Amino acid sequence: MKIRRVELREVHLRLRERFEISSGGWQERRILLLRMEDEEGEAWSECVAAEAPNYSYETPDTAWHILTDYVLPAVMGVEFESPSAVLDPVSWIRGHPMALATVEMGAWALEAVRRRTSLSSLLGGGRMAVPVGVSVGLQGTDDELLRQVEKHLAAGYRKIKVKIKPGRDVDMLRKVRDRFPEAPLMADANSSYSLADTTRLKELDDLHLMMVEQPLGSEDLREHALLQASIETPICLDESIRSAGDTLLALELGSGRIINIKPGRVGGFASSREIHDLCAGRGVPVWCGGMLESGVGRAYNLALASLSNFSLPGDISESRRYWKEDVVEPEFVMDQGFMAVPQAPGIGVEVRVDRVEKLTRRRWTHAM
Ligand code: OSB
Ligand code: MG
Repeated sequence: MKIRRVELREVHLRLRERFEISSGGWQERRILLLRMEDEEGEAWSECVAAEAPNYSYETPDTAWHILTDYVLPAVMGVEFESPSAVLDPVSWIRGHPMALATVEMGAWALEAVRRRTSLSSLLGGGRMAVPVGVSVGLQGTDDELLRQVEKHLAAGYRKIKVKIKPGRDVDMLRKVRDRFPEAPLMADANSSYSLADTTRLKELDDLHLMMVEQPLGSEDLREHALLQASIETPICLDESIRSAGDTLLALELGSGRIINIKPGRVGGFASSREIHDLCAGRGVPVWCGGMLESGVGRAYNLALASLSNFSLPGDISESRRYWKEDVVEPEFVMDQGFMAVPQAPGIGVEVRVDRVEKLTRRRWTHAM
């Protein structure tokens, strides 16, 4: 396989509703879309970096820089055997997993196109549909949160994740639990607590949450282990997990009992599969996280979530939960809490190039 032409674009897409986490919020998304061509076909992929360096240090601008100045010029025209080898020429780059994953995941899609198979099958995923959940941002009032949760439960979502931060946690969640006693609820703190909050976090145990996601800092594996030893609610790690090595360390330390895999955060599909397999071997469930992706990134997440140990519903919501109009056809929809995994070759959905063209703010192309 050899990449002959690439086109990187920045597109702006407005979220239908502002999305707020403990460290900041989103309304206008700046999304990088990459189109790569090899001898046999083309594939689109998405960079999941957030607009501000609040989730990780990467942003669309750092990714643009890393991709156009280093990664894309180095990988073009180089013959490679398998998708995971596409990044070999830039194995010297430190960090920047989301920028790198854009190319690595696109190479998996090119390989799927070449073999006329779905991304899901190429990855070894067996499931045709997967259960999905929804992530609810911090709301202005508890009543608004209750309305949101009610709406998403009625729509059939199999997991409702509620963002929390100090001051908007136990009391708020207790209202949700009292109103919806049986709902599959979890909380995500995005690293906004410290070990000094252990007493507060222990109060979550009464609420029967599926898990609490990333309560402490991304570097705090030791502290997460101490916290997990003090609370019953399973801890799920998100920001802390950048690789299979991190996962092994976290599981050995007892820092958590569930792993959120976002392929962008861990540098791509090869790393995602390693983490999946490692967890499967230890009986640790994983699920696929989200980064408010457009339909392009969503197709990749769904393909990954079709692997067997993605046993909990992912943060993979319907297109219309995010956008008035998505950039792919057909849009992603849910049926009784399940989303169909695209079975057509490659990413399995069509990119609406006319619409992408209208949303494009800058473009960089390179051909051999
Ligand atoms: O922590 O999972 C997170 C969105 C942006 C940054 C971090 C997170 C999220 C979400 C959204 O929770 C999940 C989705 O894409 O629906
Ligand atoms: Mg999270």
